[in-house]
Amino acid sequence: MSTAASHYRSPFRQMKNKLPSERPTKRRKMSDSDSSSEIASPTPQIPISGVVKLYLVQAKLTAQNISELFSLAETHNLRVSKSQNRATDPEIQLALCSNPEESDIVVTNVHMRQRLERHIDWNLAKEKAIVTPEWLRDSVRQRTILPCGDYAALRELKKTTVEHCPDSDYDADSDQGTGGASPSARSESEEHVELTKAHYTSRYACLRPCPLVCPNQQLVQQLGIIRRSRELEGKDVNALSYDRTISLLKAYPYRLTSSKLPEVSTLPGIGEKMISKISEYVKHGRIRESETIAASARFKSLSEFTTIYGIGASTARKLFDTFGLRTMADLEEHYASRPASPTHHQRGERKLNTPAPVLSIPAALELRTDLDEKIPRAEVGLMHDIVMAELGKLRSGCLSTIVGGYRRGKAESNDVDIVITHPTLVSGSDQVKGLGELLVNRLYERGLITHVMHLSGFQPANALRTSHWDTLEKALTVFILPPDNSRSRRIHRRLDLIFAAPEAYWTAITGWTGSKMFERDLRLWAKVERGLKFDSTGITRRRDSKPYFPRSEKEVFDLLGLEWIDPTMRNADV
Ligand code: 8GT
Ligand code: MN
Repeated sequence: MSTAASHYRSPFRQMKNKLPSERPTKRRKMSDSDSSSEIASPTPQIPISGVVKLYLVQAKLTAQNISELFSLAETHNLRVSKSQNRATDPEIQLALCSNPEESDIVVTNVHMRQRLERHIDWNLAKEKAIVTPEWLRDSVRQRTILPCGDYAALRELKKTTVEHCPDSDYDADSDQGTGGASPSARSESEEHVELTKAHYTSRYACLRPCPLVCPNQQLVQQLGIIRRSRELEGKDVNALSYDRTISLLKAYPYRLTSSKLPEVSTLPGIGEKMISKISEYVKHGRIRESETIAASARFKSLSEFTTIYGIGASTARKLFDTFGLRTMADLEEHYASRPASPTHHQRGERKLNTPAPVLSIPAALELRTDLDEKIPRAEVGLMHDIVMAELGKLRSGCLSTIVGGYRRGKAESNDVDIVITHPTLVSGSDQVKGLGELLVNRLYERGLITHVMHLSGFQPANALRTSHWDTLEKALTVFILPPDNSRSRRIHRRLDLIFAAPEAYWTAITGWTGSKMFERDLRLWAKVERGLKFDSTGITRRRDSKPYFPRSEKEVFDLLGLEWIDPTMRNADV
């Protein structure tokens, strides 16, 4: 009951084909000044040129082991083994995935076929490298993708594990790239280098692969503070220009040094102001404005206020400016003294067809310690399984995919987003809405949903279209895991359920996977470059409204004329 049906092409292999290792001797051409200062540069330029996706079988691992392995996989890049020039070899990013089918390597503590088959189909297992957790620990320690065969988790899968280990794929490539200096090999390599360049310098975020953590992540985070401050102050246009710069930097594959500044300043849409902030960072390792903002009382209060569900930037400013509130205690006092007012989700909409209470601001304040807490991946998976088990009791044969940041590989999420369909749902009928209401009411009756903030297809428009509202049926809720003796505390979590007819399932998945800027540029690209309208409900041709019904996410990309970008490389926001 998950994404097993999804289109899949290994991102590792795909990126290997499209973005092969960039050798120092065959570096992309640059302006004279650029390349000469590059030679003097003390730091090697290390391109991130591939992703190796890991699937972790959680059985037979302690919670501590699971979180250790997750964090190893989330925070480290590796090089390829046995390569000729370690210092400048491309880095391979590790990424976790939620579906064994999508993985390159399966990490497991299970050593018996029978036991493994409970988690992974045997035929699929034979197509993967199946290794023990030691492989990950040692690889991270040595910063190298170690030969998987030495760490095969099951004896009978050793041969296939050796065959499918990404280390040998890369070696084959590097032999061809560095050893054979034939003219055809060189031109092919240069072509690929051009392609790499074409990717990160592209105007649209949906053409630029963006890892979760980029080589210039600290810079991106500092710019993110300024972006957030602009947003909190209602300067949305300015915030958007920070969004654009951030998404370009997220795709930039090299660590930024002063020699790189001329190139960065030619990236599309990076203005002089941004360049001066970036230069300041490169020179001093910090941006003064970011520091001033982060330390300011106003920024702290506004940021804190807007963490409360139902309080947006303009309400936060009003609370600060008009009512003089500064702290959470002030906020609590303020809302305790006034009757609960309906949230904007209720106003002007049809009444929620559910007995679950709406999350008012005072209720959100009460739950704030829970809702502020990030959700680890394992719990996201558990929440999904519980929701789908309840849905299964109402209607068998539903399909679902966890989308949002989880699908992009985030180790911890702020909320859980799940897209749901059933093969027999008829679009445009009341069936989709009916299924949503049925599930939400069931979860509420079971005590699994405590609040429903929204349950319908209507959303107000957003002028800048940084976030796009579609008409899919969705339930924005607060979820709580069932009581369990092994859990000391049950934490309220934000859960969004999105219901789609089968025709809209794959566009809903693409539309809700994010990140925000990736989605924004996907819609822009579709409109400007392809004459199509893309949103989570589907793809239509603009001139005659002809609808298209993609049957996989790959088809969504194909229809839009886009090269496939794996979800873990759609992290175009901070
Ligand atoms: P997080 O939950 O860990 O903070 O990270 P996230 O999962 O990336 O953020 P999110 O706020 O949960 O949003 C997930 C994706 O869904 C984003 O790309 C966002 O643009 C998109 N999204 C909404 N609301 C809506 C909506 O009403 N319609 C569509 N199509 N997409 C939406 O957040
Ligand atoms: Mn989310």
